[in-house]
Amino acid sequence: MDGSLQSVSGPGRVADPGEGISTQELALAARNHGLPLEGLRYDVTPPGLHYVLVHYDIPAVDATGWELTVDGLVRTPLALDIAALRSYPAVTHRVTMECAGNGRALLSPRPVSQPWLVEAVGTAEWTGVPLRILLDEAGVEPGAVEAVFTGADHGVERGVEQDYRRSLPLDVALGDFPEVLVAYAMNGEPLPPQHGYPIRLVVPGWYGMAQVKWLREVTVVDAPFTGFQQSVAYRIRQSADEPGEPVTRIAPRALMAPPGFPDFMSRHRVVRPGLVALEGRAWSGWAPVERVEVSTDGGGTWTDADVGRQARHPWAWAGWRVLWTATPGSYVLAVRATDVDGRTQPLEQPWNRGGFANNLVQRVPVLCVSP
Ligand SMILES: Nc1nc2c(c(=O)[nH]1)N[C@H]1C(S)=C(S)[C@@H](COP(=O)(O)O)O[C@H]1N2
Ligand SMILES: [Mo]
Repeated sequence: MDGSLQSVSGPGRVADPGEGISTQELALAARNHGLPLEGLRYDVTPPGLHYVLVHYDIPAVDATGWELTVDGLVRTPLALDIAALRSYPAVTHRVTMECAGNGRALLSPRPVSQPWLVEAVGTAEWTGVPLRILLDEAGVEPGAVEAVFTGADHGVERGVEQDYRRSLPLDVALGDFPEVLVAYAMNGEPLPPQHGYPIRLVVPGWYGMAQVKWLREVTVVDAPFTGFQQSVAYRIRQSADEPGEPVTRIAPRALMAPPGFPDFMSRHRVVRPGLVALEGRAWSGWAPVERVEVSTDGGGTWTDADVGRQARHPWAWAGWRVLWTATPGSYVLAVRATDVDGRTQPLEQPWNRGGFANNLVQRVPVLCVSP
């Protein structure tokens, strides 16, 4: 330790071949939990089962005196307390949220960060004020290109001290489909501390990093924001020295609710011979999911599952289901989603340095045995 922040906050890195999960990664995994996959059985994820990702600390917040400011390139800056936000007509959207790093720990080589397997997802009913209503009231001035969102949490990341901060292009911030919300309720209750109490941004269809929690400031700016979480983190790049492409909307993914029952340690699934209902959820932040296919031979052959309609909740996952006649033996089940624009999931890993936006097909080993 030389007394600099860099001595406690190293650069991004990729694990060496064969390097196991470190204590640091385990510490992150213990703080940031995923959706237990049996939770895929609920349309709306019950409180406490929704995944959580927090870069720094969950701020201890007293909502009394909390103010959201809307400033920068606007005619009339706003300062709104929670009561003022609640006085606007409330809008609720059911939204499936997924961390951009979901699936990262399954990649080879492994980007060293929060080591998600596939469970960094959840669906909630978010209630709040459409951001476009607040921006219209403030009056966005000509020349504005983005809105920057600042959270109340503070930390250091790869040597850079910062408040958590992200931006959206103005057309997304002002959009009505998807409609961005300044949300003060989750599943009809005040936000839990870990999900952004008292308010957070919700950007339907976008990966989690855009959905700034503990939101305290919206700043309208005349040039693209180049802060750490925008231009250093959350870029899709093969090597550290290229600028890369920004991470935006959620790529299609299907997951299976674990069939049968698990072994405690290996989590290997065990089913009985006979009809087994295979079911789960599928989503895409780009377009509705049109097709879900299931394989019981590791991706050799595929069968179409029945897919539920998303008409009422276009930004939430769709349910899917198919019946499988299991006979004694070992299997690898797999599931693959395709959206109406033809975006689908790869069978080979789509690798990038941050492990972002990868949507490799899920594989679930299953043993079928008689009692
Ligand atoms: N202020 C702030 N907002 C944040 C984060 C954060 O660390 N600080 N993490 C982001 C990331 S990476 C994700 S995936 C989502 C997770 O939201 P959740 O914990 O409510 O599921 O919040 C996003 N918003
Ligand atoms: Mo995330």
